[in-house]
Amino acid sequence: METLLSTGGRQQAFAIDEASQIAVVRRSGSDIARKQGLDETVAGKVSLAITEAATNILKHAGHGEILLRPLASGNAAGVEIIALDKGPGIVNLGLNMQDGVSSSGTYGVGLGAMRRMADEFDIFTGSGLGTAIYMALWDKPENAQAGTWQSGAVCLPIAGEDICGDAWAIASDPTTATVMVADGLGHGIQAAEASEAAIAYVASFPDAMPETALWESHAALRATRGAAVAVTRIDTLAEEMRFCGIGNIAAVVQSGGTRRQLVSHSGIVGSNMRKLQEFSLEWQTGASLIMHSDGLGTRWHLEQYPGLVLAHPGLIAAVLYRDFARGRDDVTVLVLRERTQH
Ligand SMILES: [Mn+2]
Repeated sequence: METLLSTGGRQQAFAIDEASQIAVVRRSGSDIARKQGLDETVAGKVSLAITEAATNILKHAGHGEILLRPLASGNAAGVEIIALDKGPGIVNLGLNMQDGVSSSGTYGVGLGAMRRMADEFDIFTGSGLGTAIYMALWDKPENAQAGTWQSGAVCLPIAGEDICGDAWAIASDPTTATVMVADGLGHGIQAAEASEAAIAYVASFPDAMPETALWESHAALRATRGAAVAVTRIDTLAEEMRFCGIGNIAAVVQSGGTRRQLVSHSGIVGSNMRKLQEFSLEWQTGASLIMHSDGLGTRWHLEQYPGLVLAHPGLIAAVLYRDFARGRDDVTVLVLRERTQH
């Protein structure tokens, strides 16, 4: 069965504090669209969507952040745009989503336009909750949104670094998904070498069980600084997930109102790994797997965000990043679940 791999999906982050920054992020979006080979129509929408999102942040929140990354899914290519602010939030989202409804203090025409232009659009907002918007624009939207799995990830370097020392990968076929998150020791290029060596193993052996992946990564990372690594493998036919982790990578399975935390043992893959333990858990359709590096705090609870658990996984990852990134480390938040049929 064909295995789909997504990896290396790191964002660029753009602070939005003043009008001059809108052009900067729009140009970066255009660059990504061009490199992704998107036609002028899609590239034009990317520019417009970024402009609308950034303008809304300035107008309604004063400041915020836009995250951009190239997307690939099978033979489809796209651009992801995430807009985040901690402003007052939108109280009447339904009214604000209507085209042409624009008055001072509302989000007005911008939201309707963004929803229309984006192939994938989701928003999380509410009074006092700020606003988070997820958009994906694709060259082949129907191909991009097929398949069993839906995922999202935020992966960003510590402020001041261009290179992120965290990395992630998802290898999937219609009934299984293998997910790795790796956090190379320290920051910068050598941290990235370690985490990418771990990711390379999943890319080469997508069917490996978590404990095997950890052992093999341990060998592969000996020449590097080492990394914290965790691997989850979900098998929908067996209704089972297996997990194995070393170091500070958190993994949580959220299913309905239940939240289960998976346990990693201490150590450093590549240098100091004493004990490996693979855990097995029931996997339920409808559950979400959330894995993150220690650049994200652990005190988050999705219950604090009404409805967010049902949102696009990329939006869940983005809201957690916005509210719980420690800000003094590289950060990765990855969310995976089975795609719900609309
Ligand atoms: Mn870290």
